Amino acid sequence: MASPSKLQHLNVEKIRADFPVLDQEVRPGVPLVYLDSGATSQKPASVIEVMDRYYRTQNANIHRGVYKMAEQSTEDYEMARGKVAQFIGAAKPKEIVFTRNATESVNLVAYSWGRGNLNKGDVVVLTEMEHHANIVPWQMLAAEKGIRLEYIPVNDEGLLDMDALPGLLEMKPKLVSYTAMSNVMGTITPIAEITRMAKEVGAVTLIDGAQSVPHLPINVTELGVDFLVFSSHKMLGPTGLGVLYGREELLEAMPPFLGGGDMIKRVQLHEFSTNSVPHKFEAGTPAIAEVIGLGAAIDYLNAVGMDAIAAHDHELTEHALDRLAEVPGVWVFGPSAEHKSSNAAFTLKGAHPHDVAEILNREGVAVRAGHHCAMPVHEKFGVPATTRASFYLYNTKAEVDHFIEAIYKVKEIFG
Ligand code: C6P
Repeated sequence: MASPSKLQHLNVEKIRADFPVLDQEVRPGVPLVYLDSGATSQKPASVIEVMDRYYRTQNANIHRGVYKMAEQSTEDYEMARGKVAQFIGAAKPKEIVFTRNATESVNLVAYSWGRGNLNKGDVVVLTEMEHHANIVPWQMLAAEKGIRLEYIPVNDEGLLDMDALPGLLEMKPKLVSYTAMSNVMGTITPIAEITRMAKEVGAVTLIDGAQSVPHLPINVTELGVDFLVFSSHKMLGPTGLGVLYGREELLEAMPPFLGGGDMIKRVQLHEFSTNSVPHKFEAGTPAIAEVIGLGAAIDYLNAVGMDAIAAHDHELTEHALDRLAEVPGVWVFGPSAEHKSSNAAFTLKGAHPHDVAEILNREGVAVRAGHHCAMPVHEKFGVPATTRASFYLYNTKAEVDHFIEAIYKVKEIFG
């Protein structure tokens, strides 16, 4: 069990005071215990306020107007792009493309890079623990172009079977696309090793960082990864905004994804020329307030410190796993604590995962139940659904303990 002293990496009580939504009761006397940050994180007041201030004092479209508010909005939007670049260690702000979410970022790569570079028979390597967002776009491309999808297997422990990777790489895949952290099991995958091995055979690499970027520091330049996708809403930022990091050289060579305003340099009746990177991929009016909100979220994460957040989230996960192991009939999905963080999916003998979540809800505990948009990995373990608790910087050890007490109540009900 994690020692209480180690859990003092963060001043969680101070952090909690920054998140207005956490200070509520789901019914009189029953405080909210929010354990669903894997689905979406809560937002600190600084993010809410910056977006409120934007709409109250400055709302104007960007890259268009020459008046003061428009210039300020453009400056703030581009400044936030710089913050994102710095946060993930990108070499230049222009390597950051704003999309609607991580899902759209993968689709952008599949549609633009994939359509241009993949042909019949080409191999794309994924993993069996991917979220549907990193499976379905490639299946759609496979149907269109005849590419072959191969998967790094997940072993019985819930880890990637790295012994299978050399064999898959012998097929000379054009792309290796993999999650850095399972949204179900919390498994942390060896991204440095996979990226290095994939690059040795000349494959382009894409990391799905939707779950990892909020919890673990990353440096894309040091890793040498080609693409990284993630969502603002899981890292304290607003919904409706995703990020695609792409190495400049690749983005430059890729055709646009969507056509329209802002992504062009010149339009004539029968042809157009494209704007420079990253604007080439940001057609139409973007999510301006949301981008500025994400900038504030990154300021918040940086002020707390990503190393401290990573340590806190890991220790809370470890504590949850220790406590879950005490509960008879609970089966926790995936590897032991040393290989995972932030997400703990489980089943309880004799109770359907949705019923577990519903009874936990009565105790104030918000968790997610279902297949978590990762059906293949559930199928692999022969379960259609799990209940998932996920942890973030504002969660406490006491909340984890309350969650465990609530599971005992579920057990009482289901005998
Ligand atoms: N997982 C969960 O509860 P979007 O929805 O586009 O912001 O993120 C998609 C996505 C991609 N990859 C991984 C690893 C993810 O976990 C998610 C989103 C949420 O697990 C919603 S299904």
